[in-house]
Amino acid sequence: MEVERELREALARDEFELHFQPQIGAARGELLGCEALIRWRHPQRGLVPPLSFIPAAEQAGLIGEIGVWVVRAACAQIARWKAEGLAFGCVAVNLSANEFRDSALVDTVRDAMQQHGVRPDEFEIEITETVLMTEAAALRIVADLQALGISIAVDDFGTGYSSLAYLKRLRPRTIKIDRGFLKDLPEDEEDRVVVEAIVGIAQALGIEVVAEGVETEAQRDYLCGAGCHILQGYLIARPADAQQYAQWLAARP
Ligand code: G
Ligand code: G
Ligand code: MN
Ligand code: NA
Repeated sequence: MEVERELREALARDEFELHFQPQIGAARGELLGCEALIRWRHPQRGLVPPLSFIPAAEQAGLIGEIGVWVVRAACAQIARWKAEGLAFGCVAVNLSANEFRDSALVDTVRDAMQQHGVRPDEFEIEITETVLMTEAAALRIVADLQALGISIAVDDFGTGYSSLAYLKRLRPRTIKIDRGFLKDLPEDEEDRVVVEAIVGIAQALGIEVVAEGVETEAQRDYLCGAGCHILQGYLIARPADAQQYAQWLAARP
C-alpha cells in the first residue's frame, strides 16, 4: 500500500514532529501544561495535519509505531525544556484507542519516562471515548499506566461512547469537552445546558473539566462562570512548534 510505505519512510526519516498548545487555569490563567499534537513535515507537501494521515496509519497497522514515536518524542522534549529551565507543567499526548490493545504500551511509556527523567506529574495521556475503552484488557492497560502515576484525560468528551459507568471505571483526572459544544457559546441555550451538565457530573466525580477550542473572550467568560477548570484554544495560543512554544513560555509574565 502506497500510504503505508510513505508512512514507514516518514518514521525512518524522522519526518514527524510535535507541536504544542498550552492549557491554563480558567480562574487565574496560570500555565498548567500543554497538549502535544503530531504533524508530518512532508518533504514536498509541507506540514501535514494529523487528520490527513492518522486514519491511514490506523488502517495500515502503523498507529502503534507512531504512538511509540510520540511518547518518546514528548519525553525527550520534556527533558530539553527542563535543561533550558523552562516551567512547562504537564505534557499530554494523544493515543488512539487501538493502541490500548497492546500492553507493550505500558513498557514504552515507563521506559521513555525513565530514559528522559520524566516525573509522572509531567506526563498525561489523552484517550477518546470508544466502546473499546470499556473492554477489560484496555481498562487494564489504562490502570497500569495510572499505576505509573500518570494521569488520563478523556478527549472529545460528549461525542463518543459516554456513559457514567465508563467514567467511574476509567477514573480520568480530566475530561475535555469537545469543541463542537463550545463553538456557539454563549448564545446557544442547548449547548449551555450540555456544558453545565458535564461540569456538574465531573464535579460530582472529582474530575476536572477542560474546555478546548476556546476562541473568544465571551466563550472564556461563560466557561469560567460555568465552572470549567482549564482552558485551551486559539484565544490563549495556537499550537506551535517546540521552538516557538518555548518562546511563548519564556515571554509569559
Ligand atoms: O492537531 P489537530 O490540530 O489537527 O488535531 C487533529 C486530531 O488529531 C485531534 O483529534 C487529535 O486528537 C489527533 N492527534 C493529534 N496528535 C495526535 C497524535 O500524536 N496521535 C494520535 N493518535 N492522534 C493525534
Ligand atoms: O485531540 P483533539 O481532537 O482534541 O485535538 C484538538 C484539535 O483542535 C487540534 O486539531 C487543534 O489544532 C484544534 N484546536 C485547538 N484549539 C482550537 C481552537 O481554538 N479552535 C479551533 N477551531 N480548533 C482548535
Ligand atoms: Mn486531544
Ligand atoms: Na478533543
